[in-house]
Amino acid sequence: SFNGTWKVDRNDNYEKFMEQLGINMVKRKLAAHDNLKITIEQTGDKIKIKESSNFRTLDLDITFGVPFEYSLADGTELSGSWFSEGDTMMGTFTRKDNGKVLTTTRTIVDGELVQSYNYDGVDAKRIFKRS
Ligand code: MYR
Repeated sequence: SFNGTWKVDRNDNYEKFMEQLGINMVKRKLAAHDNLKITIEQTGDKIKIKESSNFRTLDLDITFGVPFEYSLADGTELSGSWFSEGDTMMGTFTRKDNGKVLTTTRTIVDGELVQSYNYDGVDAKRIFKRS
């Protein structure tokens, strides 16, 4: 299960991904070391997410398959949903400013939470450990 608190441990190609999103270098450097922590509490098709980082703290109440709004730390607005596919969470989000799609998945691999991202042809990952 995804339930519990996860602390980011390492990134893979995350700077390139942020660059593709149009995030400037100073913000990319800060965001690469944002100390992101995510607490996930899933009950049936409902998920409570607590996000905390150097930038902000945020609480979300989400239902699989139901669209919601989400802003990136730099203010970029997305709208989309999470879906449950077996042991994987699959998210599809659309940027409000340009209509481009950002997809993301969460899956557990060897006790780590691996979140993958794709935007405009660029893939990245952030890998979290239980804390
Ligand atoms: C959640 O489940 O944590 C909330 C919904 C996440 C939506 C998609 C996240 C995309 C994050 C991209 C990071 C951009 C780098 C600044």
